[in-house]
This record gives sequence, structure tokens and C-alpha cells, in this order.
Amino acid sequence: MSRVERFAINKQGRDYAVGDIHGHFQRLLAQMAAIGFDPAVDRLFSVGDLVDRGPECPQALQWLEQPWFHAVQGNHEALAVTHVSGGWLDYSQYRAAGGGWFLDLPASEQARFAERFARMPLALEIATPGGPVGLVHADCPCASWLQLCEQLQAQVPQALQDYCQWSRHRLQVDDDRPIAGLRALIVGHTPLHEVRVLGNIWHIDTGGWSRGHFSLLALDNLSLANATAGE
Ligand SMILES: [Mn+2]
Repeated sequence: MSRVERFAINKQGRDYAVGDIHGHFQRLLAQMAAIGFDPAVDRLFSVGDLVDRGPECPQALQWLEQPWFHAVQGNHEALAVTHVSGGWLDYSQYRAAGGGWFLDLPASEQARFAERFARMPLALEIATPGGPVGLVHADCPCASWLQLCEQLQAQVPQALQDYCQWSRHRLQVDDDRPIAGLRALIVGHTPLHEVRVLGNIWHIDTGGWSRGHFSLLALDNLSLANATAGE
């Protein structure tokens, strides 16, 4: 099965992207309300990491059922899947990263989350008036989007999935080479004080789950949506 999910252009409403959520759905809802998000016509695309660290992690399953909400699998969803499938994990690191709520669930509950998380795509592609916008959790290891998408068609090599979900290399070395075939690639994973753009790669985890704020990036004009105070 393909691990890329594609979306046609949104002719009725607006599309937004959001960074890591980490169990803070109420804070996110407040931010969405502040910009006038309309679930009847608007869509919200998430870079993943819906769970761990915050108080509302179990709500991830309800969010994933919403027709206006779409998310790639982050490294934290991958950790849950790995735990249930019996793969190797550094459990002290997993707990330190907020996975305790999951590890302390009954096995049947863990299985329910892992089954849903395993079905999350590794990449999203959204058509916009200015060209396609891509989303992965951390980074794209290929120079072109097409190249990545081709490798996500079949059995995905673990090293490729790990790079997409864990890499911070681009930020560490200030790599500003663009990803060919995309108007913009949107990623999270590394919390920053402000949105950072390198080439056409937008890093949008501004720590809404921590002490920062959620940045809602409008995909039609690649602008940060601001609260419409007074409306
Ligand atoms: Mn992450």
C-alpha cells in the first residue's frame, strides 16, 4: 500500500497546516476558533506527533476520525506501533519523551491505538492554487518529492521511514536546498521559537504543546493565520 495520501484542491474553504500537537487538543481548538476555522469547509493537515507529553493524548483517535483532519505519522505514533509489534525500543527514553500514558494502558487499548497509527500515511500531498504542498513529520531525504513518493509506494525501508520521522539534519546544517517538485514542504518535529523556512521547507513546530504557540499555516498563500480579534 502507498504511504502517500493525496488531496485535491479545496474549492470551498481554506487549508491549514499545524505542527506537533502532543496531546494538547484543547489549546489547538482555541487557536483554530481564533482564526475562524470552519470544519464544514476548511481542512487541517498535521505533521504528526499527536500524542505523548500533553494531557489529552487519547483524543488522537477521535481527531483522526474527523473528515477535516489529516495527519502523517510522527515518530511518537511510530513508537507506539513499534511497542505493540514487539520491536526494539529504548523504554526509558520513550517514557522520558512522554510515552508513559501509552505504556501504562492495557494491552488491548494499546493495540487499538497502534492499529490506527499504523495506517497513518508517511507523507501527504495537497494540491493548492500555487502548486503541490507536501507534509512529512521531520524531513524529506530525497532531492525531489517524486523520488520520495516512489519509495513510499511499496515496503518502506526502515532507514527511510526513520529519516522522514526523526531527522534534524537540515536545521543543524542550515541546508537551504529546496525539494524539487513542491511549492513547499511542511515539517515539524523540532520545536522552534518562530517558523523557519529553509529553501522551500517550512519548519512549523513552534511549541504549541509546550511554552510556545501553534502556528497555523494557510496553504493557499503560505501565510501564518492570525487571530481575528474583535470579530
Ligand atoms: Mn517528533
